[in-house]
Amino acid sequence: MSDVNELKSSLNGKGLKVAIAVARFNEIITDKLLEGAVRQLATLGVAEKDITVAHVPGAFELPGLCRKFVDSRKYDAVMAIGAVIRGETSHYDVVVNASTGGIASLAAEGKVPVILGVLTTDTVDQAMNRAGLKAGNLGCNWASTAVEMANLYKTLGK
Ligand code: INI
Repeated sequence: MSDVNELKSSLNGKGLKVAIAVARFNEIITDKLLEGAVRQLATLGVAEKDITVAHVPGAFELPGLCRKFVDSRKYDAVMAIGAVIRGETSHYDVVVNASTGGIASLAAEGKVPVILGVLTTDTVDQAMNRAGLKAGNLGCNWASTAVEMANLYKTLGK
């Protein structure tokens, strides 16, 4: 094992540019997730001027905007933040599948790390808990993932 060529990443966000697409639907939750993400990016050293945020109406619109961010080649990582809650909609499955499937396809292209920050829960309470009310704020975890993946991709060159 000692001779393997391991690519090392880091959680140092200095100099990284991060774009965040965030859904307005269920904004009581997505606002908190966004707050957590921005706070964590700053903690890891990403400069505020290097964080770009754009809102879209709902989670369904996230993959399209993320694609624009990726294609612009301006960012080292792209994050998609949304909250789809089963109790609130009958077309939950349609929105979840379109949103997460679109984000996953984009991420798998491997051009830029694309982080899946879409909460899918049965109730508003569950979503609130994951946005920092009880447990931690998942926005922070997603921000750390964005920085780790951006630095890992950098080790392979652009
Ligand atoms: N969008 C969400 O982000 N979360 C939801 O829970 C949700 N529900 O409940 O329907 C939702 N719907 C809107 C959807 O994302 C699109 O904005 C809409 O269909 C227009 O394309």
